Amino acid sequence: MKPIKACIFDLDGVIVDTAKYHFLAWQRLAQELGITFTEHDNERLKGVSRVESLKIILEIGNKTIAEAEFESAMARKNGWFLDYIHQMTPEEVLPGVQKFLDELKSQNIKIALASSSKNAETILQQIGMLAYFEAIIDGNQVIETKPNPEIFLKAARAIDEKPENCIVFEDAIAGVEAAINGGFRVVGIGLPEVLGEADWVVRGFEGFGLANLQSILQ
Ligand code: B16
Ligand code: MG
Repeated sequence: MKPIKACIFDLDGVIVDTAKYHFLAWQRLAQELGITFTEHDNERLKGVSRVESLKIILEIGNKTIAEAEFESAMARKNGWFLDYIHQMTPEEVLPGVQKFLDELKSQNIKIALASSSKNAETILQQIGMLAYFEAIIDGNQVIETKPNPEIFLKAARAIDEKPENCIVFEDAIAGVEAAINGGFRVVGIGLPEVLGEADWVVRGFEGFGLANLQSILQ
């Protein structure tokens, strides 16, 4: 069995559920644009960048807008999203996450973040989790969006580990694909029927520890 030297975490849907705030902010923008945008549609935005998200919403509404309007629409959505983020508290960290990260730290397993969000540091700060991560690669540091593996490869490089020695934790289909494309082993967080491509899928971190990870790796 290859060693586990590092764990790389996605943020939204893995550490914390910011998808609900993204949804409320995108829905408000969609309403302004006269587009019906449902929670079901929101699934397509998980793990993809802000630019890609707006492109998907415009595609759903069968609409095109000028470049300047595109930029201002993204800025408005982000302003509303940040209003929600600034209300977040450490209680919103998903169950079992902190315990699992503490266990990794106690075993000297490196911890990194690979999130498509340009607001990742603000969110980690808000929920009191910033200090756990040895490296943070976010949407400000990549050109390509998931499923391109760039973000995970950069995270592995930042902590000086080979992809094969890292485990990625991801909740989005695009993110699972990105990890596989980069040569990582990947644990899907969510439902097996959605994340079937992952090497293993678990519901979340409640009751999940290093022993579980080692046993599924065998
Ligand atoms: P922002 P993750 C992603 O975070 C979200 O899942 C995705 O829905 C969002 O569009 C993206 O961040 C960009 O976020 O607008 O804050 O830059 O899952 O990669 O942690
Ligand atoms: Mg995610």
